[in-house]
Amino acid sequence: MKTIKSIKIIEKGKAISIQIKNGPKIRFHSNWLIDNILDSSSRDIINGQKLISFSNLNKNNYIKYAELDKSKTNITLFFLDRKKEVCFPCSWLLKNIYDKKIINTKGWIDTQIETWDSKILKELPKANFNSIKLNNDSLLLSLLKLKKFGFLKIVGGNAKSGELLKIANLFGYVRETNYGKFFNVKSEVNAINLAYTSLGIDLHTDNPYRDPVPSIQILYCIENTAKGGNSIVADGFYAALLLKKKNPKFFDLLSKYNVKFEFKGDKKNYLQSSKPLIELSSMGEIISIRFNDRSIAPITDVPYKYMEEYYKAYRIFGDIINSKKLAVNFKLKPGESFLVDNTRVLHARTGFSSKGKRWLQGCYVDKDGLLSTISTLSKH
Ligand code: NM2
Ligand code: OGA
Ligand code: ZN
Repeated sequence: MKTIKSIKIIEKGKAISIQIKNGPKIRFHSNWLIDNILDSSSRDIINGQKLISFSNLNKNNYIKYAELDKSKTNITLFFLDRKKEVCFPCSWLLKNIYDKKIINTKGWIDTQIETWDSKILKELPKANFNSIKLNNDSLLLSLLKLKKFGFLKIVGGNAKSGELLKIANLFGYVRETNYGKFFNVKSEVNAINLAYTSLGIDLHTDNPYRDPVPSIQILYCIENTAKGGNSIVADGFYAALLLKKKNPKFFDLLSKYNVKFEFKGDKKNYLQSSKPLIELSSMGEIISIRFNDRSIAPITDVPYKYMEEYYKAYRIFGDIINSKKLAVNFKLKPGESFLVDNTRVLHARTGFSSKGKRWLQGCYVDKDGLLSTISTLSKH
């Protein structure tokens, strides 16, 4: 565990420098410290929300003195304009360090994420419905798997309509869409979406024509006696990293230019959204994958000069996604389901026969709820 050895005022009181024991020196600005005061002068004691406003900042927030207590657990600072002492726990400062190297390359993924392919994932990340329903530790472990791999299979549920909502309610809130609070995935006549036929559906992310895109999808099996109808999943972040390694120019093309996706399968809806197939944050982090060749619209945002190359890149990315190396294939049984992070993991199904029956239900859940539940169950 990191501890603080000593503290010093620098930049004439505009900052402090902290010496970490057997580690580097870490700096904090006085303005930043004032903005983050933890006591009741700056934060509501009930809800912890900040009472301090931006107008308190950028004045002459000089630090007059800074002291580390004997037990090295707290730091006391005296701000000239506040004319009072303010205390920060060392552990809090160490948790909130910003004086560090910033990654400024394009195309990296968060350290809490683990990429996988069919070999790496020797066993599917799995949970039992009853144990996650009844036991918070087991729920937390399973949600952490979903966060890390973007995939979780859940077994042991009832093969009944609407049961998928019980899974959603364990960690978040259902996102209702034009497909309903939840939807039936069955073969129908005059299907408004190819998902509602018995055709195979290639690896894809759902609803890239929607903004914001649904972030978690649950697909829940009620009946599956048809021949075929297997499920396939593949890690889109891993595919993006492989593309970058294979051809960085292709990676740049797919992350730089928007493509439009659209859905107008029925009279009431005409959804459109333009985003790159590989979306990066302003810091260069890979934050989402959109891939759905059934709903991609004419590509008009790639300059003529690059279109030929763009199509090559699109094709290679698709080949990587669909390669045997990446795809994991399994068949859901009644009462079983899987959850995917739809901003990362692609899913597919193989075609199925008209003999026997296949009935799945699906719904979308917002990922912020998942992350919030993980945080509250982890007790911070
Ligand atoms: N359904 C199953 O994004 C898509 O169009 C895939 C979505 C219709 C809700 C299918
Ligand atoms: C979907 C979908 C797969 C399946 O509903 O979005 O991709 O297994 N369905 O039917
Ligand atoms: Zn789908």
